[in-house]
Amino acid sequence: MKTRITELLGIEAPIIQGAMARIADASLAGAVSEAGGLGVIACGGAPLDWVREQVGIARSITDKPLGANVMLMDPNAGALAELLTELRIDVITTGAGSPANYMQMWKDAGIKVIPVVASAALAVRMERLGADAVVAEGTESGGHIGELTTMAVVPSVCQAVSIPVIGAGGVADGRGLAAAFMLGAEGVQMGTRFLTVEECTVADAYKERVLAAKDSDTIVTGRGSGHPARCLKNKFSRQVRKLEGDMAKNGEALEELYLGSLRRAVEGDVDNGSMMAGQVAALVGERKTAAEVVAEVMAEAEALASAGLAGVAEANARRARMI
Ligand code: TUI
Repeated sequence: MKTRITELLGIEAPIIQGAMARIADASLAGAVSEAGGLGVIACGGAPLDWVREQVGIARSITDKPLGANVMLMDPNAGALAELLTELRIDVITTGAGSPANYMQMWKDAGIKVIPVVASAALAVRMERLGADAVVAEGTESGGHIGELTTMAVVPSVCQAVSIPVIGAGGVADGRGLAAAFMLGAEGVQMGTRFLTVEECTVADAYKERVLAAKDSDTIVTGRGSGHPARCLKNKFSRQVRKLEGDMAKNGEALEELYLGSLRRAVEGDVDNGSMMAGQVAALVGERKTAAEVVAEVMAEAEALASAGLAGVAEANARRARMI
């Protein structure tokens, strides 16, 4: 399948692996790139030495294009931006802010820059700055999120910019990819679907919770503090929500609760960790390899696309009867 995204990035399948802080390392990113998608090493909160090492390991896993993500709220973002330029990473995705300060440096180095945006206004700003593409991310996503749903933000961003758009948030299978294409996207980004693959090094207890999740098992924390993030319901997220009921009184207690919460989750503390995951955790029910996921999503999307609308209705009815 060829789109402006596969052409721009030199990849076979228009599937970008979502950056997941403290989770998406060389093992996962290398496997996704080798499978024909774009693997992305999540650098958010990571020491520079770790990033250098992971880029090296990923390049020993695959010769194909490789991405890295810069989380712009990270105090280390500037140094990281320079390191990734020095390492000549092929693609940089950014999240949780504007990459304006680094755009020229990355463009001069020939790096493809793909900011993640949650609104058309930011997408337009990114296009003006020289972004090669944008990820339009809906509020169904795991982690730090905006307000708009994928169904609304993808077409809205598509009609606001002329650079190619990648749809994200609520995409976990071929149905999601086909739907995102119907909305005007030329690629998709999936995080949660890749969380449970064999090559993902997150603790097994975290994977088990994602595999068992139902559609109403995620919750948004941090709305009060202006940093909303979607994660699985557990003791940690329920406690956060409770304390958020009185921010003035509980500010310090909340800060303490958050401290180290991502690390606890990825190490397998499923009660006290912040287990970020998207609403599509409900659609992730089995363990596969990254290559199996990429192949399955592509095959399903292609079958749906060639079936036409009547064929799609029939396929979905058959699926419903199976469940
Ligand atoms: O960045 C993400 N998702 C993330 S980052 C992350 S790390 C984290 N760790 C602990 C607590 C909270 C987060 C986990 N998940 N997605 C991309 C994304 N970016 N979604 C929304 C945005 C966004 C929001 C506002 C981008 C830009 C923006 O404003 C920029 C501006 O200049 O107005």
